[in-house]
Amino acid sequence: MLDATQIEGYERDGYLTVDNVLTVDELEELRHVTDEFVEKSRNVGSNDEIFDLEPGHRAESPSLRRIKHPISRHPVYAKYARHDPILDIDLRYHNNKLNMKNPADGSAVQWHQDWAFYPHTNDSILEVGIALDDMTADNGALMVIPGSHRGRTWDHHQDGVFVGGITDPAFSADGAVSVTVNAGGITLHHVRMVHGSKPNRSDRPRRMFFVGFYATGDDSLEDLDRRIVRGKPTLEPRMKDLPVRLSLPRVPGGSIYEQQEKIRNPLLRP
Ligand SMILES: O=C(O)CCC(=O)C(=O)O
Repeated sequence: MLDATQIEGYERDGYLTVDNVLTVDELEELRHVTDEFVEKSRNVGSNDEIFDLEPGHRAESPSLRRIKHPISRHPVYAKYARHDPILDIDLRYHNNKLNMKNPADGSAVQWHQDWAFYPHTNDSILEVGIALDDMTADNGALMVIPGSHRGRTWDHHQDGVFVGGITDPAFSADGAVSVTVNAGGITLHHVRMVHGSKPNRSDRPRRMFFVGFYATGDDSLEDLDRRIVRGKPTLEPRMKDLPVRLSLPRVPGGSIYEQQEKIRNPLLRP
């Protein structure tokens, strides 16, 4: 699906957008299932293993930050995580979530590198974002610092605890850009890319279904082989000399939102 220019751009900048990956009907299917989850969340009063709630969530006006691990919650999500046009390289899925960003209520995500959450033996890992809505600069678009995936690994600890966001006072977001894409398109960002997003201050939703993939060649255990979505199992780990720091200790069971609430000086404000 990706041509040489797109791959070159991804390697240089660490991110890429591709429009028109899903058809209108496919998009509707994903939106419909997502609306059903929002309905179900009316009965939920605090974060659990499926729902991450916005602080303003109420039964009469449900507001979700995230549906956790959607692939294991509904077959429609599992189908799109393995959608053929998205998979044209050897891949295993690694993680997945649906970040909601509701109109006028969607939380910010502080600057971070996914690498800080799950360092590996190599960085051939990327996150694909399937846009359920148009993602624009004013509805909480993903923001990235192009080229930062080739730079340093930033400190995500505060007082010895992993807080899920960059805490190093030397960090500057100079050069950050908003990533925009139409509903039905996808974004790709590198595991070491510095990224985040502002709250949604618009009157339009910004729902993104994120699926993390890593290249086959990392492990060979049966439970990992089961996650291969294209390509063959292998016993050869892919090793690369990279700066690595474990995301420990961390808040038990806390999502990125709960971890980042502990950051004393959050950098991404409206
Ligand atoms: O939803 C967003 O804008 C950013 C999501 C993200 O980076 C994450 O959940 O790790």
